[in-house]
Order: sequence, then C-alpha cells, then structure tokens
Amino acid sequence: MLIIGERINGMFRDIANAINTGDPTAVQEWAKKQEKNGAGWLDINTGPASDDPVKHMKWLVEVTQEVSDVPLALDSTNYDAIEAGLEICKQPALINSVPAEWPKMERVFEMAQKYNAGVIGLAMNEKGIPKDAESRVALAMELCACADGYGISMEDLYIDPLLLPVNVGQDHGPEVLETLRQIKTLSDPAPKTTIGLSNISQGTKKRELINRICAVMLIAAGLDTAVGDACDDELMEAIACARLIMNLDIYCDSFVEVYKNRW
Ligand code: THG
Repeated sequence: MLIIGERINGMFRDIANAINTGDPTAVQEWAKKQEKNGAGWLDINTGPASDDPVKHMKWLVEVTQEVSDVPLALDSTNYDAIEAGLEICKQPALINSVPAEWPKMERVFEMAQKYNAGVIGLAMNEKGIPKDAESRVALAMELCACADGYGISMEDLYIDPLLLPVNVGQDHGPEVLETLRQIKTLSDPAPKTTIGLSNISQGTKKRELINRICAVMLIAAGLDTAVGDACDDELMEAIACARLIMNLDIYCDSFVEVYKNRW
C-alpha cells in the first residue's frame, strides 16, 4: 500500500522553523527518510501558521525535489498555493484536497486535468462532515460524478471519508469503516480511497498503537492509501500483514523486507 508520508507539514515545529528561517535541512532530511522507508508520495503542507502559503508551498516543493524523486501530494485549502506547486512538480502530483462543493470542485478538477494530477476528494461540504455513512457516500458520489465530467478517471480520484480524533468523534469510527466498504460498490471501476490516519490519535495516549490498529481495520474495510507516518516501522509492517491477509500482496517468508520499499 502506498503511504503518503505526512511529515513535511508546518504543523510540526521543525518544518515551521525551516519555513521561517529558509533553512531546508529538516525538510530534506524528512524527504529522504520517508522515501527510504517506502513512502509512495510525500505530503507537502505549509501548516496553519504560514502567512504566505503560495511562496512557502513553492519553496517546500523546490527543496523537496532537490533530494527526492517521490511524487508529491500538495496539501492545502489554498488553491493558488496548490497551483503554484503543480507548476513546478517534476512528476504527476496528487491534489490534497477538495470537498464536495462548487465552485471548488470546478477549480480543482480543471487543475487536475491541466497538470495530469490525481485528486483527493473529501466527504464533506459547506455543511461540514456528516456523521452517517450514507451521507458520506452521497458526497463521494457527487465527487465521482463531477470528476467524471472533467475526464478524471476513477484511478486518479481518491475519496477520503475523513477520520476524526477518537477522543472527539468516537461515534464516527464505525461510519468511516462502513463508508469505505460502500465506496467500492459506487462504480466500476470504483474510485480509490485514502485517509488522514494520524488524525485518529490526536490528543490521545498510545498514539502509535491506535494508528497501527486503525490502519489494519481500515484496510480490512477496503482502504487503498493513507496519509501517515511512513517512518513508523511497526505501522508499515502492520500494513504489510493486513494486506497479506486481505490477499492484496503475495506472501513469502521475508515479505516485510521484500515489500518494504515497494508498496
Ligand atoms: N485527510 C487528508 N489530508 C490530510 C488530513 C486528512 N492532511 C493533513 C492531516 N489530515 C494528515 N496529516 C497529519 C499530520 C500530523 C498529524 C496528524 C495528521 C499530527 N500532528 C501532531 C499533533 O497534532 O499532535 C503535531 C504535533 C507534533 O508532534 O509536533 O498528529 O485527514 N486528505
């Protein structure tokens, strides 16, 4: 499974410092470390404190691409920042993300077409994140229909049912699992799925344990990819095990070593 490495995010103090000082060391170290541990994309997010997301997104993309060839997931609610990043990406990128709202979908799907990018579509709209699976699936369907209208294939659309911290929205957990199951029945071919895995454990104890167990349960419900901590070896191993049991990857004695850099 391809993990979208979450670590280049201004939410983390070392990345916020790098952005403020213009010293790329921390960004480039995390880029190399996540690539080495098998990340399939690197999430790039300027963080909540950035006063110039367009400039900072460009800088993060530039310095990351100096040391890594892993494709990037441009993570912002500022679409000018996403477009500035797309203009300089050396490889097809992922746009992270768009809610099921006009005119945001129009802007994002047009950009995706122009830059040959994939899109993460969020199961939310102007009214917020619905609780029940049926409403999340209805929003997923709107995203699929709109993407299709812009010629974006289901291969390039990743639906994110939106995972809330377990200490905030505990009753959302089973709904997210049910949403993942139903998304695979929406169309043939079905869109792909992704999720912000570390959201589940924000503000809790035993964060890594909660993230690992959650990843396994989400994979059993059909999750294809996740924004997560690629540098947590036990998470990566738990994912490999879950994929074996789901018959998604082929078993061999040293499967963890063999597949570590191939998800
Ligand atoms: N869906 C999609 N993209 C996303 C999210 C999502 N991108 C951002 C986020 N959610 C996923 N990435 C993170 C990155 C970090 C953390 C959680 C999710 C995290 N950070 C520490 C915290 O808040 O406790 C930061 C503090 C620190 O350790 O320094 O947990 O849902 N499509």
